[in-house]
Amino acid sequence: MSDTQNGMTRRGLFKGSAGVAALASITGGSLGLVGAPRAAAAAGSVEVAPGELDSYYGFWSSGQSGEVRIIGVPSMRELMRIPVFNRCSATGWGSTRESLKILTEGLMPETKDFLAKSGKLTYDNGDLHHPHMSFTDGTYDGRYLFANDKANTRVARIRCDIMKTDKIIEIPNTSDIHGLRPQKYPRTGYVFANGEHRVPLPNDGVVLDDPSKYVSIFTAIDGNTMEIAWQVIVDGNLDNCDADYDGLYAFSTCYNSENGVTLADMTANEQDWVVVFDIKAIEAGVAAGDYKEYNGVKVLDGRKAGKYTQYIPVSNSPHGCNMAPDKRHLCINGKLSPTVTVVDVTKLPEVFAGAEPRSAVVAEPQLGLGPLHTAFDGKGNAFTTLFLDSQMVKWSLEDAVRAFNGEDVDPIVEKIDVHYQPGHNHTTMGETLEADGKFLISLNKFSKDRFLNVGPLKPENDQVIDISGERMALVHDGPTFAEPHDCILVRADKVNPASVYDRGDPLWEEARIQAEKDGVDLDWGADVIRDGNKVRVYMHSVAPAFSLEQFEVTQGDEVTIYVTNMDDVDDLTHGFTLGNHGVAMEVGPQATASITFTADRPGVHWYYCQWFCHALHMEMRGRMLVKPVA
Ligand code: RUQ
Ligand code: CUA
Repeated sequence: MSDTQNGMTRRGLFKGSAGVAALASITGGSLGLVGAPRAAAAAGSVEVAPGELDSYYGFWSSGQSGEVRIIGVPSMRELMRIPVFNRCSATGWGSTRESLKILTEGLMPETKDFLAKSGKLTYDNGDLHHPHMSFTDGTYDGRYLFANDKANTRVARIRCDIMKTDKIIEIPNTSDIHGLRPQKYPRTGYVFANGEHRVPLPNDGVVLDDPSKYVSIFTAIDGNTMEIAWQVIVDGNLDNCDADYDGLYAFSTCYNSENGVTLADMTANEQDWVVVFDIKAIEAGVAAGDYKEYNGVKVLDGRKAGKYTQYIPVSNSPHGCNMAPDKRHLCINGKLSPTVTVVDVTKLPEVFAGAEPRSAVVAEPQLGLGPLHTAFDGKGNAFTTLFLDSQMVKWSLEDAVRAFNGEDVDPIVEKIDVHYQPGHNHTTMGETLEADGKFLISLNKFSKDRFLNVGPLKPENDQVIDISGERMALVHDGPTFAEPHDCILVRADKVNPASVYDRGDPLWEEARIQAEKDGVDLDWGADVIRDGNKVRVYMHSVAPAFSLEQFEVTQGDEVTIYVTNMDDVDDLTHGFTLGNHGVAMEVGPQATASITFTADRPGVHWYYCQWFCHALHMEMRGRMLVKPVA
């Protein structure tokens, strides 16, 4: 269905008194199946009064913005941004020593060499698609978030106790990490990551324009050490992935079974597949030495169906891969086909024992045009985004299985319009055994006319749908900046971040070691240590003052500033900004942050606290005096 009909927009239709009747005619369905007119009646359910807290943490990806955002659900208030693959002007992410360590230590040596040729220490951009929390026993455990960088083939980990990124690794042998999911049982454990684009192995220039020699690689990362456990070569392009609730299998959708490089090649076949990975068999293969090592990683060959992998044919170009919390049904979203293919994971042992792969398919309902992702309410219902139809469809898993067995039932419960072109969707706790069926988010790729016009680049539109009742009710529009691909909705009691750092936190381990060597008290220091042309300046902050009101260096000195915030109070963050040096950083309560630069501008330069902290915040400042070389 198009968003405009006869030159009229949907907004125009709603404004007119005949709006409801006209809408029924353009949706072509019965009016009872159109959700929008009910929205007003249910609108109270997302209202969170001033001072009241949301009931869910939403962790939002931001695509090419490269960060993770924390959104309160259902109010959709943006609560925080966590810099990950991007740079952040407020926190100094990408310029402090602590963040640069995280942004550089996981890069491969050849990547560092390559970046150094452009004068860079690390990448400036990232494309963060899929944030997921660590699991214990099939539900979120509040320890970590993991996220992929499709642009530069990396995976990051965020510590949920402080909501900061603490590890970023580059994944060798593969290209453009896309799908990412943690192991759900017994514990994360593995973080599974799909290499989307096929490249030669090794990709060293020996093989160039010979796509028959390209491969796609599935990676298992140990989420506790952030080291790569193993990789498996597969056939086709890996897209999205998920894991079961028994710790036995992981799954990836594959498009391009043709192994093509042009659009026409890639969509030529009628069918593609979902790859099933047998985790225990792969671990046994690693133990038995059935691998080749590339870039220090153990790589198994799973290109032919066998003990490591099975290939279940599904229609051409599947996309989302979503395991239902009934522990049984895996939903493969058709994208180019109007269907979702439902695999019963309890039948997979038979497939690995030689049964026909399609024998594990137990349903394949026709839902509408462009099914991309499916979410669950824990009550037997599935919710699938229809990209082309701009709709959300609610359907019954059980009825879909019955219909597949020839019974005369329609699995579709209801469809509502969303605005517009939804990609991912997510339900509250929906990818865990504690799925509670309260809210559903539709991450719409286009907002078009839903908000005030802000120019040619429009925000995306994240809509909230109340799914607690019999019928879906669209209750909120939430504009967001580029580009929320995915989100997870975590019950608030699962996450318990600290309000003040622990002075023993490993984040500033290097500063602690350096201070010890320099004989300086990192906590209460007010010292300038000269070490040739290296100068280390230690100061602490207690509102509204830095412990050093001035320090002097010589032009050309390499200066490192260590600031420790000794305020021990909730919400008392200081900052350190040095004028005309591109130097700025956040210093949280009881944290240390540091930054290095060359003092090459003779003269007086003020530094100031850029985080509003006190009535005398403006006075919280000092001077760096740079003596010219004669
Ligand atoms: S993918 S719109 Cu990057 Cu998650 Cu499906
Ligand atoms: Cu310290 Cu503002």
